Amino acid sequence: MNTQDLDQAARDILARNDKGSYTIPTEGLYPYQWNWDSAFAAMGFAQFNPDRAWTEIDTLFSGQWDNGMVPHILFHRPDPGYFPGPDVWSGVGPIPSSGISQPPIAATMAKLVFGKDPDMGAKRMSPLFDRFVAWHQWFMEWRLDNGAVCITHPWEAGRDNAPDWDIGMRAINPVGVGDYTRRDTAHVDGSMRPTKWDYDRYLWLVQRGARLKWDEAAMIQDAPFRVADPTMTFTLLRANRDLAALGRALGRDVTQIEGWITTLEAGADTLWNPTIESYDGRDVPTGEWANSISNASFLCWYAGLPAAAMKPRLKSVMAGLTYGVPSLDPNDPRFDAKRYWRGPVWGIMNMLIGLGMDEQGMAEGQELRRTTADLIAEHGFSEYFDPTDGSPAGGKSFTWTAAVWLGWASPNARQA
Ligand code: 2M8
Repeated sequence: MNTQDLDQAARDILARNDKGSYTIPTEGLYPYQWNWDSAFAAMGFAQFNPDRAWTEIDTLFSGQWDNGMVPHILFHRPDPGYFPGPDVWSGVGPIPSSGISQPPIAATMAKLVFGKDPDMGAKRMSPLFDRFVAWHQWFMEWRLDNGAVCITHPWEAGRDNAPDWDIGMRAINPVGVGDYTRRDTAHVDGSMRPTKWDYDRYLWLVQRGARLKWDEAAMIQDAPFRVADPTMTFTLLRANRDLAALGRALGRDVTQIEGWITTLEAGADTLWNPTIESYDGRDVPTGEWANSISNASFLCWYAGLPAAAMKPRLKSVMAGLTYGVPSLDPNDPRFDAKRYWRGPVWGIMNMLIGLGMDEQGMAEGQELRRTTADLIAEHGFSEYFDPTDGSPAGGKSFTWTAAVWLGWASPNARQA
């Protein structure tokens, strides 16, 4: 396919996954609205239809809880094809939802959408601004450890089965979780998905949250799982920079957001693991490092940190690979080329890493953009890819891969 055909194929995927006012990640495997998937979808739509892009963000915020949290899944319409559904989660927001959030990239994507049509952007962003602030404030209030942002469930980081959570997950004894039927392995080969050991613990954490009615003050008591996470810390740091910029464009006071940026910059320092010379996940209850060089470690540049010490890490992780950036260092014994967030390459992470590299003046940013374009052009719009040979893995016709193509990887992509 030539570039024009690929652009059209990407637009067709967005159209196919478009449910009117929100977009599903892919038919079958993920039939609902996911938080960060939706933010990428908005960025993709903005390349040809900024109005539809703003609608995507409006719909995401229609699920915002009274405490400011924006859920990681909004269950707009029942669908038996996904587990765990709304009955298991028992979310307490205005529409059926999960009870945790996801990496806050929406402000960053909103800023890109805004740039496509600043007049429309001012009109559409204005009523959303305070909602964004409330969401970011919720992270600052409930998720910090020494300024770094923690997750309370592996699904919150979006990197579901990353080795970053292994210590915290081992500490959970999932008694009483009961019988359940997974649906994901009916859609995708089990070798590309998390294990039953993981799922037992995922569900045990969901059941605990539901029992406590998702009351953050109650949940933080004796919290069984809490990991200070590079994904969350770097994306929120970046999102606050972009939200402050949007606030300034709208004539809002952004002093509070500037304070959060200072806090999170200090928090990012606490994720530096001197032994592996990389940003890393830190288990809060034990203080132990995950010792994991992941693709989230390389979001430091996207967060606006110069992080020169990460450049040699990039070299060592990419050595011998055709396609990067892998979700785990291939030299790590836990590396698994096809298993989800323990090895494969993800287009969305490459886009965020690449934008950060460009902003830090690193030539590797354009190189990553080109190799990601080759990967998609040669292997399709898959959910993720094997970094050793590029073979596609997970769901097909994936919204965020199509969006990343349109907004970043395609030779025709131009961000304002
Ligand atoms: C994956 O996670 C969901 C749970 O949230 C799942 O496996 O059921 C992750 O890759 C996550 O980052 C993503 O947002 C979601 C939908 O694409 O799928």
